[in-house]
Amino acid sequence: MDFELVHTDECTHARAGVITTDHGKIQTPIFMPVGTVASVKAVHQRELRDDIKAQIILGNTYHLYLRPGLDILRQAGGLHRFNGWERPILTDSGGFQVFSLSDRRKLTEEGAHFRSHIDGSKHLFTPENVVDTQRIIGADIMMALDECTPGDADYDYAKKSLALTRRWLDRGWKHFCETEGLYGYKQTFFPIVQGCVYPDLRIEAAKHVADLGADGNAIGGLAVGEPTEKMYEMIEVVNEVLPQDKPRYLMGVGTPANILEGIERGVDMFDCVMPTRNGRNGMLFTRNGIMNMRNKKWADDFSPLDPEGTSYVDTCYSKAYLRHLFISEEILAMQIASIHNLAFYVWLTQEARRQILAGTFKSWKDEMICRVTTRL
Ligand code: PRF
Repeated sequence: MDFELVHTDECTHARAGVITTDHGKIQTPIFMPVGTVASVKAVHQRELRDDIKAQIILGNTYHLYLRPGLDILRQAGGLHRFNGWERPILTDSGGFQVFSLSDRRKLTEEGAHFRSHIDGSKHLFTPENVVDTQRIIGADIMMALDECTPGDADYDYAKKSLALTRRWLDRGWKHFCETEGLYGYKQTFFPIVQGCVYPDLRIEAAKHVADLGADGNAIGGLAVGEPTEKMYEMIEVVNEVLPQDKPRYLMGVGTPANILEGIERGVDMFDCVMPTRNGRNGMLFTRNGIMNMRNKKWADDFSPLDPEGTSYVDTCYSKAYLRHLFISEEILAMQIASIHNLAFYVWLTQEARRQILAGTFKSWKDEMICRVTTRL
């Protein structure tokens, strides 16, 4: 994998770059739609590619390992062949999902022991076997096994947790360096900076991560219950230390405003379930603000969903029609909302890129923050 830093903004830390993988190029900053179980929920690959203009999607090791399982993925020739997505794929390592989904789990030096949320069966993720699993999935970018420290952890807990993440990282990195991909294209491995809301821990973690010299680096453990201002402060602290010439990925963040603030602080890659999950519940994110499509106020509003929107659903369907679909619990409601929201998120990051290149990012961003946080 290669990263070309095309331009850094003069007023902020925002950057425009290009990541090159064996499955194609990614123009950064970029938003990556989440396809947890090998599908971006309610969205076809053709809509993802042609309408949403997704350049890379996410998969989750935890889910794919449990279902369909490694035998099927290996037989398919990897996830790209299995789900028909020919562009880059990034997979999360599973640690975070073990914590959010599994009923019973325990961390030891060895790894993360857990029971499946599907059938209760027992499993162990180690820093090494999640590399092997991500090799079988065939992710272009794989993630290290980490412990996502809760946002309200005390200093002692955060310090111990970070020490474990660090030992796991060294094991995972070593194993990655000693193994090869199965399908003839290159795979890469991103380490993850943890350290909760404590600047000294974050700096120590970022130094350790930077020293590995990976192709790209991730910031984890944010948007997990800490105050938003702390999240922004931690991004600043970490990005001071992470190398300039490698992409930086802020994991699982966030609202449109969080993404703009992240870009301003030098983040290049984002993912979040919000556009799809909140979309399925009737929430639409637009450049003019947030709409709850179940609201009565849209019942007789026949104007397009988003007149300036970039996807065909934005001008094809009216607010009144989408409200009707949500109230009637029609499947199409979830499809339309997911396509709209993902297209908006991808547009937001690509428009940020254009503004960075034009030298107008800061003023554009300040105006966008006001717009995207408005409740319509
Ligand atoms: N670690 C991993 N995946 C993640 C996170 C993390 O800290 C987060 C936190 N926002 C989301 N996804 N491995």
